[in-house]
Amino acid sequence: PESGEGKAKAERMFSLMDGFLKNDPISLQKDILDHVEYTVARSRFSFDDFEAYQALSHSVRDRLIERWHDTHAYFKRKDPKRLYFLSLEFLMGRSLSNSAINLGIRDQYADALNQLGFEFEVLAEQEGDAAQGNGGLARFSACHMDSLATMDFPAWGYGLRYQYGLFRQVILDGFQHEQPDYWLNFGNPWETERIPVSYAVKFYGTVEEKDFNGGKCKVWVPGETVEAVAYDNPIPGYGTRNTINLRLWSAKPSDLYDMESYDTGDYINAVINRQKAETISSVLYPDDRSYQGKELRLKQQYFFVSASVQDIIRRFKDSHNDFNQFPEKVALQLNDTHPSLAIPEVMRVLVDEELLSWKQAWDIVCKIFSCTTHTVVPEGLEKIPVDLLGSVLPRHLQIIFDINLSFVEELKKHFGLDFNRLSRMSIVEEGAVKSIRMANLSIVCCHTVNGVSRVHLDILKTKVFKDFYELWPQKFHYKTNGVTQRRWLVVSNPGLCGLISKWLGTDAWIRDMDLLMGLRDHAVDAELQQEWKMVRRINKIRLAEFIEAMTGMKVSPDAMFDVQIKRIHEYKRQLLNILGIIYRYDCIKNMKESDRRKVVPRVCIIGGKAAPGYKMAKKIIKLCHAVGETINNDSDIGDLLKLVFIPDYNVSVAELVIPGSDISQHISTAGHEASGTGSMKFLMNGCLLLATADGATIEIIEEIGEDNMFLFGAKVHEVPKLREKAQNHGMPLQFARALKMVRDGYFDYEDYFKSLCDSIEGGGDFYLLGNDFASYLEAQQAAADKAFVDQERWTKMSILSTAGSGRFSSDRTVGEYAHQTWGIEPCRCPF
Ligand code: B1H
Repeated sequence: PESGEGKAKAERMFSLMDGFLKNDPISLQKDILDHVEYTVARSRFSFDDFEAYQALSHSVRDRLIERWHDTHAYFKRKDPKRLYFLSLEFLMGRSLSNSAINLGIRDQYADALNQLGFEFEVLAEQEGDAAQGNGGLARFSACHMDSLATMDFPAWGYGLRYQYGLFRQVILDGFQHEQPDYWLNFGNPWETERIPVSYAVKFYGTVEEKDFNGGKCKVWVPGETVEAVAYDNPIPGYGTRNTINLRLWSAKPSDLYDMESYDTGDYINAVINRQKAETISSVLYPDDRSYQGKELRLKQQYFFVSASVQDIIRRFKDSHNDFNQFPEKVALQLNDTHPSLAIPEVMRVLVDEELLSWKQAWDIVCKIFSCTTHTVVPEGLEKIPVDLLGSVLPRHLQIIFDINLSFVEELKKHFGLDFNRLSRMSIVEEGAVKSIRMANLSIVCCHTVNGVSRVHLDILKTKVFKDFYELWPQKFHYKTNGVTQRRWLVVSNPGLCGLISKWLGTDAWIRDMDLLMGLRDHAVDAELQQEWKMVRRINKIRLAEFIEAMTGMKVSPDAMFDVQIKRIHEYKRQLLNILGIIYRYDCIKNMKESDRRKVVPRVCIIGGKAAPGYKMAKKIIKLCHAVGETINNDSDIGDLLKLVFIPDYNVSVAELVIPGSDISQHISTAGHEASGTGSMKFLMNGCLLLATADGATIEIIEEIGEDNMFLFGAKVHEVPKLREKAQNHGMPLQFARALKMVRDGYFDYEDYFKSLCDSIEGGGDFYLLGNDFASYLEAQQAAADKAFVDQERWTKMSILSTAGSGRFSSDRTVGEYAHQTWGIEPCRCPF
């Protein structure tokens, strides 16, 4: 406040505050102990590691809150254009180390804890993962939040607060079982419940037409109302005071309606029914890349979108009264089509509630929305049956039909009466099940549609959205994905970070990854090579210990660690990897003793979850275990080859595995991985890539050069022809031999693996495993094995990988979005 009573009160508060929280060792220790006593309610004379973790987190959280308040007060004062990032999934992982590092006080905490007899790292291990998402798409959201905060952008994230995150994978006898992830069991110190920030979200019911001001207006009379309550998660930037917000919505029964009951049973049932409202935010759908026309999923999408839109409009109206200014103050980013109901929702609020004309509202909508698409195949596009949408959101269906009506008129003007084209492009798909095509809705209403890599944009232009590209070429762009170096290097690989900063003479690369290029000058320096190898070896030993703890298997850090960790998918070709391992096993088995001595020992590490209903993916997991069982127990093989499956792959497992890997596999059939972001994390950590030219890998090749990685396989443009050929030609010999071992029951479970073999043999090799097998083996043996023997060359390649990884920072991606798509500027909180 500038003057008056408000100012006097603020001054008094400020003098009572005694400044911001202090970060000297004594203040930190006192703070932690206070939280043990008052927040965790344990005696400060007796508490265990988990309680210490809780107290520590609360102490860090206090500091986050201070900055969070300052940032938002500053945003409010400056009133810049804000970005709202809407995503149904955020895969945040753990928060403690990341927050402490971004706040710049990790080492102070570590010292303070030491004096209390605790180790920061040990306490950090107590935290569970926040797994509110499936894979790449959800990690994309998380990395973007970190970059948005670090780069001082005035941004908010919005999503859903699932009570059950992504299932935990348990392996029993080699088979995947799913366990619900009730992650809030032990409390979540990183979130703050905001009871006053809650909105009513409506479902079902009917739309009535009422007279209004001499005209007509639509009134939606809902059949069900659910309350959305905000949970705020502060996201601190690195090297800045800015701390932005990730607001996740949780569903609660609404208080809006009285109940009338006639007996106790009635009353009890009514209360239980109300309680069902909470199911909306109860569970994350575990299928990545396949949509299901399910009512609960639709309700989840609308629920979080409606609450977010209400929140955004309320914030706008707090300081503005003219909706014409809305596009100057608001940009809405849709992460894939999952939040695309935001489009008809904004239309509905503007027209039905704010009483703007349709044209006025439409002009606004066309200026504020942009989206990212992560899809590569038309079958992956989301569709909602019209009957379902009409029942759950009757008013939105009308709005979508109205949008489509004008769109089809525009199409006719542009292309004439080309009915095939009209039916392909229409937002409404006719057919056995009449449906709404969410991608078409998004493209029609968004000013910009972004792909996630350069080749992905090509695929969008020439295949998936070809018709739309012909109509609106200017709408289509790409921003190659990136990942945040704060989590994927600074948090997960402190050893390498120290080394990088030492050799660059600065740690400024943590905010400016292009500086890593400076390492190129030292790639053959013997001293750096020595230190680099040392750090990498320590990380390998740590990984070996983890493997032993998880699986009971001992592996030697002298072997090459060869890693493939990602969701299990046929197109990602874990099967190609396993068949390659079978082939290698067979070769070693048939070798003379003298030749065995020349074999480069390998530990093959595979990890990843299969969607619960994805049968083929589950068979691949079982095959991996069956093959591992045979190889690992074969005394002829010994340490020359091991196959390990790491169960329950998640963000914190990735943080441990990636820094300890020598080589990592990104071997999707060309044209199937929209981007791929795992490869970027490995690259930053100096791990060599064994990859196909797909997704972002194509751009990685340009940055680090073909010589510094192991490339193989068909190119994107060759795939269609090769597919035809695969149908008419037999399999290459080596491949047929490896596959036959599976088919003939060499690894047992003959019947169970039959369909896996059938999916490849007999002309059905859709993902071209047979075609790429020979060049895959060549890359593994002639290239990778050979390079590994020459450790000097290997280390140089490793240093050059890290040195060339700068472009794949999400800071670069977010900068491009801000500048080219959102039109937002940094707004840096002073202090
Ligand atoms: C990606 C998804 C996805 N693409 C539907 N599509 C989902 C689709 O729950 N669902 O319904 C969930 C996820 N995820 C991935 O996005 C791509 O496969 C990767 O290539 C890409 O790197 C990543 C981030 O852009």
